[in-house]
Amino acid sequence: MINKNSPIPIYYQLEEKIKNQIDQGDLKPGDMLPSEREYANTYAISRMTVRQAITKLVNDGYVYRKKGTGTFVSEKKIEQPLQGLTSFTEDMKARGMTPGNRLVHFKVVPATSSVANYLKIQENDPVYEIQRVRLADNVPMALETSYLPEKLVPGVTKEIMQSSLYEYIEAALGKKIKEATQIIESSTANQNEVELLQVRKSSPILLIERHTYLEDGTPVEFVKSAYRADRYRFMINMKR
Ligand code: 16G
Repeated sequence: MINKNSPIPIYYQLEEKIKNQIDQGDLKPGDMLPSEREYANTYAISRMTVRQAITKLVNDGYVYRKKGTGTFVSEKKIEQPLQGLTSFTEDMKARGMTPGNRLVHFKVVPATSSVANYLKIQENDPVYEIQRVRLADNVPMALETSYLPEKLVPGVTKEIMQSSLYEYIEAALGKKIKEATQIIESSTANQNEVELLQVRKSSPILLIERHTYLEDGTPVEFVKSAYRADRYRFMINMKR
């Protein structure tokens, strides 16, 4: 029930209630949400409050609006653990999903000063600049832009980038990937991401920057990824 005497805002209580119904499976992907009027009547709250709750759920990617039709429950988000350094291909396979790639851009370019700085190479040293849309069961999940030093990772081809980069580095080149630092921040989809990820304008995005190192500490990749926040959430277990 909605508690009007609680210090917790009413819109937030409703938002949590709907989120809970989605989590419990009472509302399933594709289901249409009751109308604003119905929610307002059921809980004796204003339509404006209902709209506020639903807008928040839209912005967080749990539901989406279809013009002139209604509001619908989104597909369940993939819950990605943050422990363990894995590749997209490994993550998808572990879930029983089929990984796929759409190569958008593949070039060897001179490193800019910032890329050189991240990869600890000289400015203008050749680096691969690779952009891929990562797909899970044919659905675009993320747009990934990677930079790798050509000297350290020789022989990368478009064909290799259609499958697993980590597998190439480890199995074909025999180099061991050891660790990575990852930064996650929120954003909204820009025009390029709207087109390549097939999302609506201003959809929520999680920007992830990964710096990855080989066993001897050499930086092997610098990656910027835009993950669909309507399809992804990240999970970590913490011990104390
Ligand atoms: C993940 C990594 C990316 C890495 C890729 C390799 C994140 C945010 N990024 O997508 O840095 O390049 O895996 O995947 O997790 P692959 O071996 O399937 O090509």
